[in-house]
Amino acid sequence: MKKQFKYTAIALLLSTTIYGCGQEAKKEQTTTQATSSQQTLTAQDAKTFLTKVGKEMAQLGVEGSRAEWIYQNFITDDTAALSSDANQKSTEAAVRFAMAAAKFDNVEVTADQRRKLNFLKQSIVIPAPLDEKKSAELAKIGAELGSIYGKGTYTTKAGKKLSLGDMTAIMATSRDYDELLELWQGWREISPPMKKLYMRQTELANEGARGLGYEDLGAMWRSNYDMPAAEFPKELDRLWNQVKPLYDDLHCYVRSELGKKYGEDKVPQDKPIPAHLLGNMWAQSWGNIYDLVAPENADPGYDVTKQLEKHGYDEIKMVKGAENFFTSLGFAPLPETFWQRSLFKKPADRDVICHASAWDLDSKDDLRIKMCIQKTGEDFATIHHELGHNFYQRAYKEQSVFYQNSANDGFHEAIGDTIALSITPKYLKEIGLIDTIPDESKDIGLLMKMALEKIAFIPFGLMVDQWRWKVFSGEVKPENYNTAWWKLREKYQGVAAPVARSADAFDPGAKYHVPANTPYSRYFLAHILQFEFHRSLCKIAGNTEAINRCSIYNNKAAGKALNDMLAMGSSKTWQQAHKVLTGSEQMDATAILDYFAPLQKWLKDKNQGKQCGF
Ligand code: X8Z
Ligand code: ZN
Repeated sequence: MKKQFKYTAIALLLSTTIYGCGQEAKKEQTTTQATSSQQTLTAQDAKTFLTKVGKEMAQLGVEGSRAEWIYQNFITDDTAALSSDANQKSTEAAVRFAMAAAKFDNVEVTADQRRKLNFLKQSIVIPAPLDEKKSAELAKIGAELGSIYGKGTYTTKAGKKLSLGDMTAIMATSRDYDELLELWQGWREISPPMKKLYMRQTELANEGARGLGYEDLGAMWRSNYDMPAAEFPKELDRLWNQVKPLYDDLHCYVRSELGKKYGEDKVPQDKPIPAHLLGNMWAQSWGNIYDLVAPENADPGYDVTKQLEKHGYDEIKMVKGAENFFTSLGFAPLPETFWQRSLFKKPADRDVICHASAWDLDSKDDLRIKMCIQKTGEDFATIHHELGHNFYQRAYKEQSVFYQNSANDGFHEAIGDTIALSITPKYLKEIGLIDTIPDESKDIGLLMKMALEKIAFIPFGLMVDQWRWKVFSGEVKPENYNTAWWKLREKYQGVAAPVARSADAFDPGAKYHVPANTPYSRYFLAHILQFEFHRSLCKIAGNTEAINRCSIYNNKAAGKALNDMLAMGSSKTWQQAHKVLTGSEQMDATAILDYFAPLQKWLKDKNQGKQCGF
């Protein structure tokens, strides 16, 4: 039922979608009661119920998403209040739908009806308790957390006020240990005030989840993967264990190069890497320190950021470039309104939620992105990521409202990234961004850059929800929020806080998806899936080169195969959608391992004699 009006990272993803104004909400309540008072429900009742809810969901979506769009584009107390009201109403409607759907648990219904009923029961990201005061409080907390993050800035010791975007740019390029440390600490000053709100949000959402029959909110989140909820963490572990040896090799090499750069007193060779030295505010992807670890003799000799600048790419031209990739595959161009209504540049005069997101406001053609684009290779890839959401949204718009979603949430996150894997030298030459294609001897450099982006991300993609699941289940108590976070960062990523954290620190809150309450396992999955999809699409495109050199640009057969999967929406299990493109019903990390095989060999060689591990 997740008619995703946007796909990102906002707290009340689903609930805003099914925004319910008073009348509809009351009507629905009546229906629920009428339905539940019947002794024996039938498949016919399920049909009637689903038709009615489907219509309401479709109607309610637009208004709620408009309120959310306006709030995120103009953060003020008023827009926050409007967004929170809209979220409250839609969450209340979603909870009622979920409860009504549960009445059909023991009714014999068709497989299609069961799937739709299950979506109604499972897919609320942040369920409210059945109590108007509590649901209002929950909605208000969501808006408050979002505003704290969205408005966050840091004023340096030198008196310069910096936005997260400013800091992101400095973290990417500065190699000054102390400057990096100051920004790393400075950004984390925004989050201590979130902690109390987060505690209360957890309490309320857990109560909501329990009301719907789940142990806690984490259990509810884990129930969304077409497999028993208890199997899902095991599946993640299985995939992680496939990738971990490669991560360990990368970690070992990067730590040793950072040791050379900053000194082994600052980067001890037997400990986790200090988190501020990896080119990214959260040490979640490390592509920005490529220059520090670039392989001698195998550097490809170009840098996309510099090439974009050289060729006069502004924000719009970057988005047009990404759109052009999709149209080259046979997808229709984005509508005119996309260009009129999207936000591409950070406004100078107001607070906005800058974290990139893609929106579908009406499930017809009102697609948009909202992103404070920086003219870098990194953001060029993120634009492809966002457009992947938009093209997915459009591909499944003919599905029933219940199925207007990706096969699982990892699929939604994987599509644009899959396309971005085709940004190869050959492609860059074709679109005129570089003049010559580096020969194969430079592949290690290209693979290194990609591994810093993708392999480095994987344990981060895993640990965020490991932390949240423990918080939601109560295993981690508020007094241990921060220490548990860092324990997981060290365990999975081998990355550590560079300085002791104060007792009131709430470092998880400094990562967008925590205050926004967006599940994060989706990004872990996406990093596995995108390499599988890339491998399959390259095969369809008849690629004969090494997989890292394959670009599906202009290939209509690959485009059609991709579209066939996207158009299914969530009408079938993700296993079935996965099979349509890859031929298998199982996720599998061998595609990512194959892709990086030459680099892994190279890393093993370089790491000989080094003390690895953390
Ligand atoms: O949040 C995002 C996208 C929007 S869905 C920009 N990503 C994660 C993040 O930034 O933490 C993409 C990669 C991981
Ligand atoms: Zn995304």
